Formats: sequence, C-alpha cells, structure tokens
Amino acid sequence: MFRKRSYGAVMAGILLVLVLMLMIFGSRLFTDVEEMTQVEKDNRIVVGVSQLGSESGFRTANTESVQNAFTKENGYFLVYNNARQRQENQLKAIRSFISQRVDYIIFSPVVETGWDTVLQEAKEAEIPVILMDRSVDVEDESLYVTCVGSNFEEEGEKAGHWLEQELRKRGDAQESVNIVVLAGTEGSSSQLGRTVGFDSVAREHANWNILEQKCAEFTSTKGKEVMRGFLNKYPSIDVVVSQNDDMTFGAIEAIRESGRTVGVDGDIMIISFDAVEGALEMVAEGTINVDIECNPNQGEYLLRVIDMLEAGESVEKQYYVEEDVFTMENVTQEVLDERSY
Ligand code: GYE
Repeated sequence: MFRKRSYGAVMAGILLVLVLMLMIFGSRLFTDVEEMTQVEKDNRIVVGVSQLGSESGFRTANTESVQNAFTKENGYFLVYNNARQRQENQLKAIRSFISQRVDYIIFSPVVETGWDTVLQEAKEAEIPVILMDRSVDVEDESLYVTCVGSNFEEEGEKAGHWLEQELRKRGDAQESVNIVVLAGTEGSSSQLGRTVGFDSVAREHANWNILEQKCAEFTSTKGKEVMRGFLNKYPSIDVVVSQNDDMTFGAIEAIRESGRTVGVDGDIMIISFDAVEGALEMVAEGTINVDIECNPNQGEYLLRVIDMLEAGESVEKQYYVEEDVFTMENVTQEVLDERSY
C-alpha cells in the first residue's frame, strides 16, 4: 500500500514537472512564432545569421557590423546565433532558421566541408543562403546564392610578396630563412586560402624553409602555446607567419618570454593578418612587421546584396571586400583613429 502510494506520488511529481516545463518552454516557442508573425505583418525582412563564434577581434567586429546593418530602421528583423566555433551548432542554427521560415539565411561557415545536406534543405524550403566571410566547398554551387568575404589566397600571397621584398631590401634575399606558421582553424577558408597563397610564393624560394605549420585555432591562448612549442623545438626562427592578430598577440608574448625580440629591429620578423586596432598600434611601433588586412565590415555589403535580390536583380557568386597591407610606413595616426575594432 505504502509503496504504491509513494510510486503514485513520484509519478504525479514527474507529471507536474513535465507540465511546468511545457508551460515554460512551450510559451517561449509560442512567443517566437507570435513575434515572427508580427514581423511579417510589419513587412520587415527576416534574416537568420549564424555567426561561427567569437574567437577573435575580427569576429567581434564582424558581428557588430552585421548587427548594425540588419536593424529595424533598415527594415530587418535579425535572428542571430553564435555557434561557438562548432559546426554542429551552426547546423542546428540553420535548421532552426529553416523551420522559422526566415527570408534569408546568412552564415559564416566555420569549416568549408559538410554543408551539402543542410543547404539542400534550405534550398527545398526556398530560402536563399548567403555566405559571409568564409566560404563552403559543396558539390552543387547553386546551394548558396552568393558569398561576401575576403580573398584569402590573395592575402596569403600578399604576405609572401612582402617577405620577398623585405629580404631583398635587407640584402638577405639569398640567405636561408627559417619560417614557422601559426595556422587558423583547420579546414576553414581563411586557413586554407592563406596557406595556399603564402606557400605559392614560398615555393619560388629554395632558401625559405617552412619548419612547421601548426593549428592554433585563431586564438591568443593557443597562439602562445603553439609558439612556445616552436621556440623549444627550433633553435633558429627568423619569421613567424601568424594567420591572425589574436594568435600573433600570444606568439609575441611567448617570444618575449623566451628572451628573444620581435619586429622591425628584433630577432624574429612577424607577419600577421586582420589588422585590428591593437595590432596596427604594434605595426606603428615596429613590433609587428606587416599586417595583411582582413576587412570584417561586411554588413553594408550584405545589405546591398539583399537589396539587389529583393529587386529581382542577379548577383555575382562572390564579392570581395576591400583590403590593404599595413607596415610602419602607412599606419598613420589617421588610420589608427579611424579603426574602430
Ligand atoms: O582572420 C580570424 C577569424 O575567417 C577571416 O577568422 C576570418 C578569420 C580571421 O577568427 O581572426
């Protein structure tokens, strides 16, 4: 008897918890739907943005640029999701955008492969997909409408060409040069492109020795850790190619802690990518030799693309944002004042 009654009580308890959960989460679901219906009534364009993470200064600026573009004032309703550098989270976010029937899906793919199925689902739901910053490697290119981002291969080439010129200037063009590479997220467009671009120049110089290229995930902590490993392993390093500024910050710390110096007058040359404000200041003072700009301000470009699509105009498959190369010579006070990230 007693046992039975306690079993019943437990069941009633479970039921109560279930009902409460349904009330809490169910009501959330309903408010989302209500919100969307209201939005549609308002005639705003609903954009689902899946950002890949918040690993770097570039990424923070990129997110801000998107959030500043897709505002109510501009006629948009933004559904934003941060995938925290995990593809599975991006897949989930995109599927949720599809079930919410957003008007456009924008996403910055953390890696290039593994998107065919989810993009097919978006296509079947007739939701146009726009890629931002990085790109995808899919069988059927009609699975996305266009890509707004950087020419990563060209960025890598720019880094190589800068090194060529610098060595020539120093009269060291024929001497052997030991290079280590801190690479970004493995399989991401930025890592792949920058690697291909730099390697294509390096291949032309038999005296450039790429001692090792290792992934440091585009983060400062990893950059420091991987650089420390390089310093312990290789007695002589002349150049560090770091595929983003955050890794560079970590690497510089590791180099200094090892007792070596960096930059224009230092033991080790630093080639970096992104050109966020903190890094440009280091270029100006000669700590970083060169910074290949990667422009995160893609919100305005995305707005223009959607305007064209809304007007029924055809768009190109790829739009590249404008990007510069910064050395001590051209990082003026004006450049620093203008940089907001
Ligand atoms: O260089 C890095 C970020 O894909 C261009 O991703 C982007 C890269 C950028 O985390 O800082």
